[in-house]
Amino acid sequence: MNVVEKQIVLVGAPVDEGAGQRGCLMGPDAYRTAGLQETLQELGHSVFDHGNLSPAEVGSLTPPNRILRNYRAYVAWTRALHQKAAELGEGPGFPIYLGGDHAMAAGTVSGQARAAAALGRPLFVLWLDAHSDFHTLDSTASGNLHGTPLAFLCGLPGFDDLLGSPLEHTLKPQNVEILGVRSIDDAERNLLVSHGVGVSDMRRIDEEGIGTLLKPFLERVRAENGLLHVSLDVDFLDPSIAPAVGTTVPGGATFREAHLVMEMLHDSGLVTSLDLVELNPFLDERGKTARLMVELTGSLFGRRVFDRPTRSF
Ligand code: 5AB
Ligand code: MN
Ligand code: MN
Ligand code: MN
Repeated sequence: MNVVEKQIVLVGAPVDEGAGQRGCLMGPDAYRTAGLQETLQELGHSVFDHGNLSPAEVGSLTPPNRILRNYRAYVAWTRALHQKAAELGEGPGFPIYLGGDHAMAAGTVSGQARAAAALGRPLFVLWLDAHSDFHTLDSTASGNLHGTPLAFLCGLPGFDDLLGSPLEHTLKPQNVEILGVRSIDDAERNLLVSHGVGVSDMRRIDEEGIGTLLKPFLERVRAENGLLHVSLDVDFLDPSIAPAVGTTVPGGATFREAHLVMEMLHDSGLVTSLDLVELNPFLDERGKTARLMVELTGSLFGRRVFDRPTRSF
């Protein structure tokens, strides 16, 4: 398949408050340093770097649960990113949101969902993650808000401060596929089952192969004329190849599994927006993880090793 040139818009989202450890705020600059823009340009795309967003202050708010950490920052970032993503989602560009911890997806994905609704198309989400991020503000035991965005996006109750209530454009849980998961808290497991979220854990990937699991989801996106947002958490990857994340879990996607997902996504032509989340450059080894995330993004935008020549023998 030929590479179709895209107009890519980079949006830095130095969100640091949702994770248990500091450092994700350096993520956007680590991607820049690792050559994200150059990599995408070499593939024939045009790239505009929007710089980093900074959220407006929100007034006083009472957190609905005392253990929540940095609740006001979560609300502020969600509002700012929602606004930006709703704008970009209706435009011609392909937004890449450079995180930042995964709390940012509450804003980016809800904005993309609003834009999809305005275009009259359903939004599907591929959540590549060791975790399911499906806690409510009530069920979280850590209080770390990067564990909650997917529950918010699927319209679970209790998130009224973020964008009002009820959330206008929610994701259908059946239109979400969590791939690569290997750490789910009990409360999350119950919520995932009762809402019917698509979950493919590492056990299934081991048994069936990651490509076999991804294909039917992509076919469904195509059949329903959907837009596809991909949210790539660094901890989807095995910690041996991607150490720069605060929440490593052993037994993650291998180098080839991760590239294959990106290559298949590219060939599908279905992806319309992307989050790169949870990179904590403070924990990296000489830029290794940042570079891998850039290379994976390259695969999503059409890099291939060998262009399958027509056989002539
Ligand atoms: B990440 C945990 N479930 O709630 C929690 O990295 C981990 O965005 C959340 O996927 C991990 O704190 C959030 C134990
Ligand atoms: Mn996550
Ligand atoms: Mn994770
Ligand atoms: Mn994490």
